[in-house]
Amino acid sequence: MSYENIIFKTDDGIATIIFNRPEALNALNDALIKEFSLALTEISKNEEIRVLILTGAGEKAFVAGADIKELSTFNSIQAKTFAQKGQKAIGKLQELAIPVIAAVNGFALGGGSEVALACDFIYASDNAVFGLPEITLGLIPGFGGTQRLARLIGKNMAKEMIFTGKMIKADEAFRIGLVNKVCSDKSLMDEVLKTAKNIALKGKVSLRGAKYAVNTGMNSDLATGCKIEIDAFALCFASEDAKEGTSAFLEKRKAHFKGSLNR
Ligand code: CO8
Repeated sequence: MSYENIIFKTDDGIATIIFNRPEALNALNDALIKEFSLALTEISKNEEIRVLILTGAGEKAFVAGADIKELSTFNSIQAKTFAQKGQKAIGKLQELAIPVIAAVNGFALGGGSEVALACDFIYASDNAVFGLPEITLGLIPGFGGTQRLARLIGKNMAKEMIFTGKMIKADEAFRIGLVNKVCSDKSLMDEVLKTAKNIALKGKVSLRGAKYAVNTGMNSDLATGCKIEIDAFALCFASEDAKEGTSAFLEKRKAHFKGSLNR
């Protein structure tokens, strides 16, 4: 499948999607969202892909939000369809079984922040800027931002960002727990790749179980979350990887995970 608004590549089990409309600071229009959604389906069907990285083309932006030119033409029904399509794609992103890292290399505004929030964690360049400025357009976040930002940084911090539409720099984003790591502009992709490669070496079944337990547990009460963890923990024992990991420790060697289930 060939894409025009994104670049989709895979290398050694690590997939990268680059949002590629640098002339519009990679703003999310209908065509880009469609391609993004198709690429996510491709990834979900490819057992070889172990980690996904998202980033933006050019030097200025990850994604500067939904395409305002396109938004300005919508009536309320079109806006609803657009928000539904966007949320479906972002939901697909969050539901991917593999870990997803956002490499935020500049502006991540509105829908751009919302895409990053649906990733498992965010590394940012020191020139990154985050914000949900929809309020300044007479709108509110429509791609899950009101929900995911509040869950990540807390309700009141999220409300201040959403009510004011203020933009915050990478160091502030790090301070409030929105971002895991801040790197120089030049080293961002190297740092993200280093972490992605480290994760890709781990057992596939245990990685999936860990992601599932954290994500599903976060939407449940603690007791339910712990029960979810028990099942995910037990499932690891159905994989060759659990045998390999424990044997490697006892034999004082490095584990080589293949990601297969016991037969
Ligand atoms: N949409 C379309 N084009 C954009 C966008 C955007 N979001 N952002 C930037 N661009 C374009 C500019 O129009 C400009 O194009 P041109 O050269 O043709 O005039 C080009 O990108 C470069 O941008 P600037 O000249 O503005 O660059 P600056 O460095 O001066 O400023 C900013 C950079 C601060 C990022 C500025 O461009 C900006 O404020 N952009 C808009 C940010 C924003 O408000 N984003 C939120 C959009 S709304 C949203 O995301 C809602 C999501 C939920 C939708 C739900 C469905 C209904």
